[in-house]
Order: sequence, then structure tokens, then C-alpha cells
Amino acid sequence: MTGDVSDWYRHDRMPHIFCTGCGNGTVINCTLNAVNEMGWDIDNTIFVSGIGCSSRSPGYIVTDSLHTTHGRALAFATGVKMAKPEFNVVVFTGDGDLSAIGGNHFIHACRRNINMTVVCMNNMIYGMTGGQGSPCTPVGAISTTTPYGAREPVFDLAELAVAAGANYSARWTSYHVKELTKAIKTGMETTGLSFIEAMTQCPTSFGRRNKQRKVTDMIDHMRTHSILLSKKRRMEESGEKVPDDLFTVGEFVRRYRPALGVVEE
Ligand SMILES: Cc1ncc(C[n+]2csc(CCOP(=O)(O)OP(=O)(O)O)c2C)c(N)n1
Ligand code: SF4
Repeated sequence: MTGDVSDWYRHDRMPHIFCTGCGNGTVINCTLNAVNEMGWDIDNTIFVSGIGCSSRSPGYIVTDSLHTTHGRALAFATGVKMAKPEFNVVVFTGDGDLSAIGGNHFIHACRRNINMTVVCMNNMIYGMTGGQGSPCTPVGAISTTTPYGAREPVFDLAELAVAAGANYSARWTSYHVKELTKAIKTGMETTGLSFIEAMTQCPTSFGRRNKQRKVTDMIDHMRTHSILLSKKRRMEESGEKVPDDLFTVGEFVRRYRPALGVVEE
């Protein structure tokens, strides 16, 4: 039997700092719905984050939490999990936090396959500091550090988690709220490191520079430019060309390799 998801919110911290139309609130809501469906106990659940708009999320949640230094959320979360394996540990991170300064922690947390859930809000930009490019800024996208369009290839975070050893990896968007909630819950049910990438809209730092000024433009873009992984694989097998501007969503891996930080029965 699950309680009310609003029990998980720290109501005295509202209103939140997110800009109007930011996708982060949707991802927090999906995560808390998944936590609530898991029937987890508030006193045994810990949220950890680094630095960034997305990393402010634990501040709105009623459990104990750690708001740590930029890129280090997974290192702190590893310490919590190893010291207190009976606790449910959930990490909120941004694409910059996770894949730039925290890149090494990310691959090694996946390699160690630590029993925790990592939710990355990938808005394809450094949101909090005004819109610098991140390792997830799409080729051609305008940011303050790529005024003529980004040229570097992007990290595919969900694929990176698979290659590095995580037991669960999935990607959805803030448009796909049901699928995203289900993926986060499945990740929580899967022992080992669960990585869920949530593509989100950042109208302030990304959208207004990239011809997606309206929030609805950004959400519509995620709806029309996402392709199910299974469909993409079918198209590739049949030799059909997959358009370059599509990104994959769905479950990338679910497996049962040995994990660290598991409570011995
Ligand atoms: C060591 C260090 N480097 C840089 C910063 C500045 N900084 C704070 S937030 C941030 C970007 C965060 O981007 P991302 O992780 O993508 O999160 P978002 O704000 O987009 O949710 C940066 C560079 C910092 N606080 N500490
Ligand atoms: S800058 Fe972007 S990510 Fe940060 S709160 Fe505003 S919309 Fe959200």
C-alpha cells in the first residue's frame, strides 16, 4: 500500500527556484511517484546531488539528503551506500555535472555496479551558470561557449552506462511521463546501478538560443524526435536509414551482474 506522493515533498521550501516551464519538476515528480510506488520509507531513503539546477532537486524532498560539490554526487552517494547499505540511495544529477566534471565517477560507479538509482536530467546544457555547452550539447546547437554551433560529438549517456557496467539503463523524456516513471521504478527494483536519463527542456538557457523559445516547442521536439530503441534496431536490421536528428528512448539494458552495496540477507 503506498501513501500520498505529496508526503515526499518539503512544502515549506516552495516556491522552487526552477524557471517557468523547466522540465526538472516533471522529473522530480516522476521519481517521487516511483519511490512512492516502491513503498519506500522516508527515514530509509537518501537523495544525493552535485551542483546545478537539477542538483537542487533533493532540497525539495523531505528525506535526509546531501547537496554536494560539482560532479561529486556519485562519489558521496557511494560512501553513503557502502556505509549504510540498507538505505535506498537516489542521485539527481545534470548532464554537465555527471558527464563533464563527474565523468570519471560516473564510469566507475557503473563499473562497480553500486546498488543505487541515478536520475540524470539531461537538458543538453549547463543551465544554472547561464548556458555553456556540456558534453551533451548536440552538434550544431548554440550555447554561450559554442556561439557558432557545437562541433564536438556528444556522449550518449545511456549507452555509456551500459558499456561501463550498470545493471539497468534507460532513457526517456519529460514528455514521456508514464514511461519515465515506470523506468525509474524498474531501475529501483533492479539490484545494482540503475541509470535513468531523462531528457528535459530548459527554455531559459537552451531553448531561447536554439529556435525553441516556447516550452511547448521543446516538448514537441522531444515527442517528434525520439525513436524507440527497438524500432531503431528493426530499421537498422532492414537497412532502412534512421534519420540523424532522432534520438533513442527505451530500455538499453536490464541485467543481473554482481553488485556492490547490497544488503546480505
Ligand atoms: C568545481 C566547479 N566547477 C564549476 C562550477 C560552476 N557550476 C555550477 S552549476 C554548473 C553547471 C551545471 O550544469 P548541469 O550539471 O548540466 O546542470 P543544470 O544546471 O543544467 O541542471 C557549473 C559549471 C562549480 N560550482 N564548481
Ligand atoms: S535555467 Fe534551465 S534548467 Fe535551470 S531552472 Fe531554468 S529552465 Fe530549468
